[in-house]
Amino acid sequence: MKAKSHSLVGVIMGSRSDWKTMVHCSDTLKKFAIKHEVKVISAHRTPARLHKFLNYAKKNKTEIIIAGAGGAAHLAGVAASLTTLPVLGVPIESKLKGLDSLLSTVQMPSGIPVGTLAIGKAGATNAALLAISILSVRYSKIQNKLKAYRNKFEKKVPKKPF
Ligand code: RP5
Repeated sequence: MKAKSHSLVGVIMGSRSDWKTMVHCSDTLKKFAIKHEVKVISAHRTPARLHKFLNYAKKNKTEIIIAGAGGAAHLAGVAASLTTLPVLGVPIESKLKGLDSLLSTVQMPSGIPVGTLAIGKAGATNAALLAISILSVRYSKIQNKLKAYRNKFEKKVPKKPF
């Protein structure tokens, strides 16, 4: 199937302060030419904005939501409760080194899943790569790009540690 011209991924984050982490998610999606929307949306500061965005995302045929939040990080969980789209959560590094964000994002009670990535930059990058991997099941062009990326990635690993 051909990759679509509308946004396939919605990238949301609880605060502008999360952008320095989530930019790595957006940059990775850009490297694969994946159209995506980027928005500041907070589960507790702007709940109406969250509802509106998820309704819009569904209508606009967005396929995956990536949510980054820090502290009492409920954004991914609340987003997942409001949509049947897959939601990937990025715990933002916080005053507690992101452990609070990680636990609030990953510890979803059974029934509403959030696919939680690592804390910080690695998680933001991997959320994009996981979204790309999910999309590659349907879009052969994306799958080819992912295979090429993995090939290159493997070649970058040195054979010796010194
Ligand atoms: C969360 O609170 C945000 O996701 C952010 O990581 C954290 C701090 O937000 P600011 O006080 O920097 O706006 O909702």
